[in-house]
Amino acid sequence: MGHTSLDKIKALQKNPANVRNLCILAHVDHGKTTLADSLVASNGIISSRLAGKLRYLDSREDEQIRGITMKSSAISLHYASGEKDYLINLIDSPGHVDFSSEVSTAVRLCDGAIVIVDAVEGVCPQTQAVLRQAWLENIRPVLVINKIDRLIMELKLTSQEAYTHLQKILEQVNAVTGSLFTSKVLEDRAVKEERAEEDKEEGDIEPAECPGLEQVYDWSAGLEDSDDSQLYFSPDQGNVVFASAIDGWGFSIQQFAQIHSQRMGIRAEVLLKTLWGDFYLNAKAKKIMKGAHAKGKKPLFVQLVLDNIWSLYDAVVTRRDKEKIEKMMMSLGVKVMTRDSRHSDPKVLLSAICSQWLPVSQAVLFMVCDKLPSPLDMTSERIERLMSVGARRFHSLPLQTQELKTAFMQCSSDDTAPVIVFVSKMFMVDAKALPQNKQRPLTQEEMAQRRELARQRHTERLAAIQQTESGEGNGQSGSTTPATTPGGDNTIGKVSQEEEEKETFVAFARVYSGVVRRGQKVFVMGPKYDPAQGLRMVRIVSACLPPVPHLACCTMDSLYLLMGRELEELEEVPSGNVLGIGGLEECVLKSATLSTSPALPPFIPLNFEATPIVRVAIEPKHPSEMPKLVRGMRLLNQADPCAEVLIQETGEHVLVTAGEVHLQRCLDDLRERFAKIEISASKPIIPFRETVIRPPKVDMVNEDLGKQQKVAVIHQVKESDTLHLDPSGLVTLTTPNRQATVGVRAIPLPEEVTLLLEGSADLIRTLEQAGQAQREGRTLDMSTWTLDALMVLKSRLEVLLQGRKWRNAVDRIWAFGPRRYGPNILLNSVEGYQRPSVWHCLEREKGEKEGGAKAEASAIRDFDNSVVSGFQLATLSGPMCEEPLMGVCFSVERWDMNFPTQRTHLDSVTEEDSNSLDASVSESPGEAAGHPEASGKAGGAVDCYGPFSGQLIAAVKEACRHAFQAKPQRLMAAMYTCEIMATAEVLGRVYGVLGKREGRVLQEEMKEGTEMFIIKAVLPVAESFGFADEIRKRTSGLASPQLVFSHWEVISSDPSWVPTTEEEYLHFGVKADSANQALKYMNGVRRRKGLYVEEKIVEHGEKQRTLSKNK
Ligand SMILES: Nc1nc2c(ncn2[C@@H]2O[C@H](COP(=O)(O)OP(=O)(O)OP(=O)(O)O)[C@@H](O)[C@H]2O)c(=O)[nH]1
Ligand SMILES: [Mg+2]
Repeated sequence: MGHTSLDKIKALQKNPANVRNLCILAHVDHGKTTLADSLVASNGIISSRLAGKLRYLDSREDEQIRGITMKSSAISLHYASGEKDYLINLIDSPGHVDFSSEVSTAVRLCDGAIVIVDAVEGVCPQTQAVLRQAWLENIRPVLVINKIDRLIMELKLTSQEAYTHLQKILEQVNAVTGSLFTSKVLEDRAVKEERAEEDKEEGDIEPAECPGLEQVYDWSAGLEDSDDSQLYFSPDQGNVVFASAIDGWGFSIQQFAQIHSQRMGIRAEVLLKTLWGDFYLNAKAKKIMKGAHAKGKKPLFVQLVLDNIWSLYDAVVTRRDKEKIEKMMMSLGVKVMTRDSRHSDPKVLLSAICSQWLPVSQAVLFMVCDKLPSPLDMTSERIERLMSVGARRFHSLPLQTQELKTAFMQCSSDDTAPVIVFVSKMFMVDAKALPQNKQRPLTQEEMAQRRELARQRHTERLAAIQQTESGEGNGQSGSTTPATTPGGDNTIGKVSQEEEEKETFVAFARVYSGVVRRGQKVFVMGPKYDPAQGLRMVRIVSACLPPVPHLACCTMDSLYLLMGRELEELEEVPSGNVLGIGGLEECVLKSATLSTSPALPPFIPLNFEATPIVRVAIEPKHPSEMPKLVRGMRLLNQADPCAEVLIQETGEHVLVTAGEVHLQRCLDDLRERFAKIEISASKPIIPFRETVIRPPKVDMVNEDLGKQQKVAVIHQVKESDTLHLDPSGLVTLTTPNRQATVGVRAIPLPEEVTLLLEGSADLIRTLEQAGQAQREGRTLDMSTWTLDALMVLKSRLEVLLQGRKWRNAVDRIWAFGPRRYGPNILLNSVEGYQRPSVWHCLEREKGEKEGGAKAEASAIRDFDNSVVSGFQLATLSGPMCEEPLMGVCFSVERWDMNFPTQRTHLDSVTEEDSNSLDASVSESPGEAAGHPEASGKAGGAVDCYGPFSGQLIAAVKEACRHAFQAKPQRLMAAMYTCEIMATAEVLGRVYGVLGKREGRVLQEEMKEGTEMFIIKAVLPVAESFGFADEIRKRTSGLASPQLVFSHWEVISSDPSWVPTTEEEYLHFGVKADSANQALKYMNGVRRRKGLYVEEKIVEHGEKQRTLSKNK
């Protein structure tokens, strides 16, 4: 097929029924880009001889060098199937975990996905991840089992063994889908139930209006009822293709059913049903029978399909049997060029034959057009999900917003249809590569015009020269002309050069409704935009918007067709297509929702699988280039969906990335594209957490400790006149002005509680927001689902916090921290102090009770907040190395407010002020502390300690820190999990590397049907740098791990430990620095942060001498 013209594509875009938006998803190296090459080659964009070798969509240099894809890129292809012409917007995505955010950006824009599985490696961690992502976005997948040639050439399986192997892979993939489906059904059921309950409460909806209702009451049969036949991959459903992308062949069983039905005279439908499965051909009776396995017969799939391929490989690659090849080519009706058949590499001939016999692009494109939905088939479920951002339910959105659902469903390109566009990422393009700046061949007319222009200019110049030479008198005017012209030319030259060097952002987007035109103005909905608010204030798009929060307006300067490495300029793009938009960089950071209707809510945020964890501090080589670096980092932040850029309190510019490979790419990008300066990056900053544990019972040499440890710990805290320490660990601290005293105790939280809190961060944030809203007198509309989840969280906490120490603890929770949602708890154990619990808003929402506590709460709110703030500060950076705390409960056991009786300088001091107040009984303490100005005015002249609330914050913070130090403290390290696939020969080396880096092997198993071992291990992030490289080097590239952040783990050694007993001296030596990993980490962090490090710089002073050999 020839190169498809731009006009053809434009025409195809107008017919959404024949548009397919899809992405290719798989584990790293399973062959996505190679397959994409074959598809691209089918459109004549690259030569089919180069397909698989070029990796056309890996356009970056480092992608080509490393051989992995790092970004998702799109290309539009044309495919003609019978009468119908299809437009396929194909997006290739990366498989490496570090770039999984790019997968999210791709998946959002698609309706379907090609999931590729390597026939040898089978289902890998990323395969599961991408299947889950496809699932979460509600897009339909089809399967390609790739690299079947490896079964023949590498594993040397027979066709029968290969069949069993393929069956297993299919089972594995379906098992993943099955588990996703089950969880979905259960979730759906919960949602339906909830809705039914609400409807019942409202009582105004008749059952007839709600067709799902009957199902709700009969939901015990939910799983069986739900139709899942479409869901699973099965060759007879036509949603599986078997392929070898590198050799250019691929087939679905339809093709073979057709071929053989003609040859054997069996109906194609029958063959289709029986080609995959336990069927065999009874040659005598010319019948297809069941039970091949039991009778020891060859299954049809082996006999009719695999055997053909096996014998082709055998003839062409293994035996290179010229005669047999000729014969086979004859029977297949294939002709190859002589240069192919004479080529020294048999693979060339093989792919020449295969790409004619079973072209992979045909099989895949046919399946895609046949099985994947068009933009018109968008399900209402998916639309509702896209539109219900945060805790809001679709049904609670304004009516006008709900009506937009029809616009999605119709996917109409009428002028009246509202324009709806989603931008999933911004990517940078060289201005030179933009179509409007590209040089194109001139047409005849243009050439003639230019010639004419040049001639004119020439004559003018001649005339000017003549004039200057002839007329001395009017030399003034004559001399100015030549002087100005070159100057003018120069500036123009400079500007255009700058223009050329400039890079612009192009938005990677899709139109869901309406027609996007160049120069059109649209609203940009920020993630927090509320359509209800917007609808009240604006009607149409205009440049001067009234100030609606989170709503902006922008112009789409240019529209592009994405063609892999190239962009083509477009005037308009109809609904249902993927496109690039220029000119949005000012108003879109990473992703955005655009529309002409203010009723549209922002789409739900993309869900990213990877958490950015690797952070480095960056500085320019030459300090004067700082502004360039800052600009560069801003651009990087915009161009990468996952990278985070921030300035730390210390003033460092920090880049946070998902992993080592991602980091490397970001640094390269900064150097070469965004900042264009020399930069130096620090060693990765490894995050730690600080925690306290229960006093250990044994010491470092496993001897019973008894009481001595406690004493040792407590002596770390130095007492002073304002600070007192109780042997049980209670720290009492008085503010410098002696008006308040707090007593705090640190208690380690049970591990499960910490985990639960960490996992529920979002929920706790919602709770906090609701509490905040309530204090401000607003209400937050939370869905029943969120409320239920919060109730579950509460009851789970209650179950986990058992024992005398934790009696009523859940109700006494004062706050979570740091940042108000972290995994630490502030507990109210002050006797007699009643405050509304954090769960208070839950009870109100449920309408159960609204205690009289509210009035009191508002009166003491200001004090209350200071305590919480102090706690937040204390948990944000701990005393060991100023890292955040984790899993610590601070129980406030004493809180006295005590105002001086004599303040002689003030006659205005009222009676109440001079009373000694307990917070719980105080009537108006707010006046003293809540209004610093007021108290400042009154006592400002003398109160050298500043506003009181500040002192209270500092006191609580200090008390928490001291309380923390009064307990055995430990560091927590971030851990990666990694899965390594390795053969038996290199297994030992893999273990070696893991051991050296403090890794722990969790599991080791053999992959069925192969000689591969799968090792699951955890590894501290601190030890992970260079791990992948080292493994690859030590195993000569046979094993390559992928690291994913998994959890935090307490490092068992105590950083402040020094040997004290005889045995310990014997065991660890006097310095004991070899064993103490935690101390090493802690000092590393402290040194980086410029904190005091207790270390001897010179250990053994020796006289300096010359170390030459002869002396
Ligand atoms: N034997 C064999 N090798 C293949 C096949 N398809 C791809 N490969 C090889 O597998 C390697 C990875 O291929 P890619 O297409 O880059 O894989 P990818 O899935 O795009 O990888 P990422 O983008 O990094 O996730 C390359 O060396 C290919 O030559 C195949 O069908 N058979
Ligand atoms: Mg790739």
